[in-house]
Amino acid sequence: TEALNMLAVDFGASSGRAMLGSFNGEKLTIQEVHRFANEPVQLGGNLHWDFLRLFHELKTGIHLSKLRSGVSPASIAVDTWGVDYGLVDRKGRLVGNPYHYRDSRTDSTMNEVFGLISEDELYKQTGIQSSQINTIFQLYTEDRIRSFQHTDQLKMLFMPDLFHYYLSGVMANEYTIASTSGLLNPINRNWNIEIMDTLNIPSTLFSDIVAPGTKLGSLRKAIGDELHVGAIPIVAACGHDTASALVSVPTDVSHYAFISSGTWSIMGMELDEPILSVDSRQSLFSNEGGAEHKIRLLKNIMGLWLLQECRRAWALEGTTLNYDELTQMALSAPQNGSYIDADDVVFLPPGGMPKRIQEYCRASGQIVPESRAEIVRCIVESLAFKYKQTLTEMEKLSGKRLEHIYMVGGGIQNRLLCQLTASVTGKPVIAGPVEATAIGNMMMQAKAHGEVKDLSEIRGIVKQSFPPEIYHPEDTAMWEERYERYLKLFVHLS
Ligand code: ADP
Ligand code: LRH
Repeated sequence: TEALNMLAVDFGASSGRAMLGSFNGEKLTIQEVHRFANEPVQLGGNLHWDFLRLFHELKTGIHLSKLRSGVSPASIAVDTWGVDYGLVDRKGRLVGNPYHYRDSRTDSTMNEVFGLISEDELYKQTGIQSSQINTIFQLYTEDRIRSFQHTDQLKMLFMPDLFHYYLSGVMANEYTIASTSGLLNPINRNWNIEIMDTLNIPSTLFSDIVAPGTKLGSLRKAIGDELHVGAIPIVAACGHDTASALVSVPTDVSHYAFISSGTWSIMGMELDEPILSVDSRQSLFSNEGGAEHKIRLLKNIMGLWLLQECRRAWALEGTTLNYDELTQMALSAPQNGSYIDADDVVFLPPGGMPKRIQEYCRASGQIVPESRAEIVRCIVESLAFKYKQTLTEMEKLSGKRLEHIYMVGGGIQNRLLCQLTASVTGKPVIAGPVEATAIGNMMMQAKAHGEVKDLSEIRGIVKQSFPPEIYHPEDTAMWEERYERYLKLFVHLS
């Protein structure tokens, strides 16, 4: 039989990419057809998506996929990071450029919202940890809605929905991306109208929720003509990149820890039902939605953003280093045992990262990492400690022992981080695939085509197609000791 060709377009923070997959019924092979920058633009004091440019890159990806393989793909699906959205008016026009979640307009929003509903109640009602980046807080401050006379003429589309809308003309909110908003009821997995009413967010903004793996429609004729392709089906796969990545975790056990390692490190576990307890809120876990109605109990850890931002800062100073060089530097750096709490919100906005890390070490009474190599070392070790802490919390919350840590995403190319994760946690790390998000996106398309049946079949195919690499713990006693010291470092800061 003929192979099924699918185009997955993944808008990540460190880059966007169009990946072409070919599935022959047993194995998936992938090739990158287009990679492009996805840099937010500071404009008039706010940070925005460069939506028009990115739509252009998406079209370029479609065009190149046909050039590369000689045929139009059998379908296309887009995924992006969570929480961001665009607004579209009654005539389908984009209302302003979408904001980027690292914009500062939500800096004090959470406290305003907690005046209307307590943090505890909000967690019980939504299952999502309060973080200023969440859609719910972005919408609460949304000036574009307030300036519209008839808000029922506006629709909000999460970024993957927005790309799908301009590709197909069909408006829908896909479930996994909607689950990052803080506006769903985690029990019935539908819009939480009560919360919207409490916060004066018009419920008419939202569309029906579609399940991951739904065919939405087909490519608009005008775009097909422009790119010399036909009416390619547009599929809502898992619109949320992390949900997509999780689809392709090559596991056959039901209780395991995962780390989706990209710009963020998203660490969590899969459950059938949400955990909405105070303990879960206090340890900052969210209950997001996954394929096949799974709940993703997870936490956003600041992740390799810290390293990305240092790299950018050093490039601005005139030294451009690639990630291999950065990892190499960290390997040979003196281990002065200085750590940061990688989750502190001071690290959220872009700019001046090396200084902020040094300042953090100074303020917590530690040796200040002076060289670039020491800073990189500090980041990587601090992340590994954060993973260990998160793992311990998850085991406690769920009452399950998690014997394996699956790491996926671009961040697994940082071999030092994978090894340290194994050593610090004392658990084997199973790493791969690197392009987990694009692969999960493709396999959900394959599911929409009826070519695969379920998640466990998909994961078997991924394991066959992209054999993972295993890291075993080393020097565990030494790391145990350092971890104990790390735990005591920031107690007085919080
Ligand atoms: P996202 O989609 O969130 O932008 P990716 O999955 O593309 O993230 O992962 C990006 C991260 O992967 C970068 O921040 C970088 O730290 C890491 N990375 C990429 N290439 C390499 C490499 N060659 N060696 C080590 N780390 C790498
Ligand atoms: C990872 C991610 C994460 C979201 C964040 C905004 O890319 O999607 O799951 O919370 O970006």
